[in-house]
Amino acid sequence: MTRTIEPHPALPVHHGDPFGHEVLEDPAAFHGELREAGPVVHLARYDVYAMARYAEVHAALRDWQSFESGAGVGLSNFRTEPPWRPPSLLLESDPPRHDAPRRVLSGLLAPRALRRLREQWRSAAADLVDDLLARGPEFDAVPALAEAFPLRVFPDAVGIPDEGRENLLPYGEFLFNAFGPHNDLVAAGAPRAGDLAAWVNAQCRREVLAEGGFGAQIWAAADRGEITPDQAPLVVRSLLSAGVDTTVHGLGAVLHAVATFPEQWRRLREQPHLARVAFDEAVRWASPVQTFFRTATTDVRVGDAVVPAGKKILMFLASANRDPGRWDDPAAFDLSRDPSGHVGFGFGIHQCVGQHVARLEAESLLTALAERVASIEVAGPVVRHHNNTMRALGSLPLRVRPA
Ligand code: HEM
Ligand code: OVM
Repeated sequence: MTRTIEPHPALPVHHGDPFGHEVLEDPAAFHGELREAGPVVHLARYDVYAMARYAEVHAALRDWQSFESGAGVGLSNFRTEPPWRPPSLLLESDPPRHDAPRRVLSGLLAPRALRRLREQWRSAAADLVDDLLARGPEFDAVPALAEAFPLRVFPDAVGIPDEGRENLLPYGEFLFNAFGPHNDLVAAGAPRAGDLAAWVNAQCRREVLAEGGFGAQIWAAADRGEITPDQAPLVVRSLLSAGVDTTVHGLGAVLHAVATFPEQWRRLREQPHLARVAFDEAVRWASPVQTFFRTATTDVRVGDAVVPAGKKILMFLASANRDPGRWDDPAAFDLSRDPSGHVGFGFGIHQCVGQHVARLEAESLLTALAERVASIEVAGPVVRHHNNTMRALGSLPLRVRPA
């Protein structure tokens, strides 16, 4: 009897495309296949590795020594291909370079530092919801709430001027597409990318940033020597890069969730202190940031397989957040579960430094809605918006019954 010897018996292979439109429309089946295949899987189409189970994703995100970010957290390897923009000092760097910028942002965006924004953001949310309800019970929640609220509060908090703010969402949209392969989504955004990046970079200069905002505080940290003056604009750029689209899609996710699970909306109205749990559960349920890559610094053993040094590994945050080995009934949006431990904000040294900002936005908006809206239902077709990294809605038609 003859037998073929598999070169890597411990390494399952998948031939699918995580960035194809079919998967972007509804990734659940693809994620299930990857989790079933094994603890690490080779994605033949891109010659990269993939982790989709909670245990491995969680462990790899903690192990920054074996899985680096400095070669980029997209498909492109910065050691062999020039990055499309200067690398982020936060997202795309490793210790020790990562430490000082991280410390500065952690301080600025810590819960106690955000307390001064709370009243302001609550009343901005109340105004937005009042104006919206005055216009009638039906609206598209994507532009009317998910986009409108972050755009009303966040750029002011950073301290950028009004002019050109319409560039923020398209910049983020391109940036998050650019973590994926050079597919049609990247090609469609490429013509504008240079102008968008030039505008964003111009907003990071000291002269344009309003006193008291996060931007000015980053420059003040440079004055104190906590970061160098040439690092300051790149740290401001991280806020403008990561701070807008993510919250738009996070708010879109929680609105979609409460409209799809009406008993959870009733519960939130009875117990408004559940607003933050609702948001974190929605981040687990939808994973607005679906994936990020790492790069193996040495040959790394995962289970019985080896990820070779220099290879990219795609971390499926979204799949880990719905791994039935970790979560009971993972597809249910359920305010009685404890969503903490989800990896929707990442984990370890790169775990989202803006998560308290995102939670404060969500708490403000959900509280304003809970006080004013008795019921929320989906009133038309929910349309997905495809992005290589983000799970996004193009349209979320809602009908509400005022309280
Ligand atoms: C990092 C998701 C909101 C700024 C991350 C990471 C994830 C994430 C998954 C980890 C990346 C990695 O491990 O490679 C989200 C989600 C958000 C959100 C789902 C909203 C629902 C924000 C906001 C800001 C922000 C509002 C800014 C105010 C950052 C920055 C990093 C980061 C600067 C890099 C941190 C580092 O590498 O040390 N975010 N984010 N994010 N996030 Fe967020
Ligand atoms: C950054 C950055 C950009 C995009 C995403 C992100 C989710 C960070 O420039 O630091 O975190």
